Amino acid sequence: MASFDDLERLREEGLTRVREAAGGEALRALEREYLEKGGVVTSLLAEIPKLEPTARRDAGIGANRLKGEIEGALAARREELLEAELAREAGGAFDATLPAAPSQRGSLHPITQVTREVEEIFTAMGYRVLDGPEVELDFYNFQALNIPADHPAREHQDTFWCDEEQNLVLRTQTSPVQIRAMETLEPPFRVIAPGRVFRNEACDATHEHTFHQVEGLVVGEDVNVGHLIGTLKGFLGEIFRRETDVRLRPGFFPFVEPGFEVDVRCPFCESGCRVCSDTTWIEYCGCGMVHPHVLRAGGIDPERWSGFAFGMGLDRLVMMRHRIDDIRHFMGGDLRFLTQF
Ligand code: FA5
Repeated sequence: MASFDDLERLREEGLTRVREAAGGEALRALEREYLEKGGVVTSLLAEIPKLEPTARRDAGIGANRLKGEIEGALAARREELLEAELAREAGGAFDATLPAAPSQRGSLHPITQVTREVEEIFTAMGYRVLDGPEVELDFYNFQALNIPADHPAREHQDTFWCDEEQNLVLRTQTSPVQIRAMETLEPPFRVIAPGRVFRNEACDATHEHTFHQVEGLVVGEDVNVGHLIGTLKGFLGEIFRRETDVRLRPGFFPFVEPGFEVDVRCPFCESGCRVCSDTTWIEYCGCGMVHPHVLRAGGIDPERWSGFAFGMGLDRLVMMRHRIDDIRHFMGGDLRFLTQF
């Protein structure tokens, strides 16, 4: 153990070691060795009360000076190392007048950007924007939409089950928000509900397991198919900012009658390609007049009220707008793709 006769040697040795310390970790180790509990200086200080009273004063002065000098040397060496580090980062001498390195700005995901545009277009037409849970009850995702258990329509939307006993699914469509809207709003009303949906299906250029839809629902007196077609055409004109080649064909969805599918002309080809499966059309939206069973399940009297509903794929909309030929880019997380938006 160090003694008070050794103070000068301890001082020389301690200060040299601190001055020569190569980095933060070495400095921390020296701090422990000299200044912390059980360390060289701390043990000396603890010895002072045990000394002869006449020796205590000089021993105290010596040990405290040593403590102060080691502390000062540690702080000075830390500063020196930090400055050397900054100079190294600046590629030599540190120049405080240089402008800061530019920070990288993020941007909104293209799906988020288009969702916001869609919301703007529909709110300008008097629609409210609703939200719904992504983990949904079988009742809202299927049963109330006129798709009872064992209905073959369930096979079209391969479902991720969360908990079969509690009848919880990852919603396969945004249509359950229709029922939630009917339960809470008094007709007449117009709503849209954008959001993420999930299907356990094979992925390809136009199919993802996690994608985005916007649901639309209008309930009022004397709402008819003409209103539905006019609304969709008006919306597509706004979003594509030009006249768009669109076709309507019969489509089956248990929650609408009659039901339709809306296709948009493939922007990638003239005569067929892998994106449109060689048809020149891209299936874009399901829609129709709300089935009376569904109005009833939502607590609305079908004798008095009628309505139309639509559910469109947002990812495919962004693909067509920006001529993106593979839907898997959206969830791929590749910054070279994302920074283009
Ligand atoms: C439905 O999901 C219905 N809920 C739509 C609907 C709503 C019909 C209201 C009637 C009334 P469908 O499975 O066809 O329908 O999907 C709707 C749209 O979502 C499709 O037209 C397509 O644009 C998009 N879509 C469907 N599956 C995928 C997928 N795996 N990946 C990306 N987009 C998809």
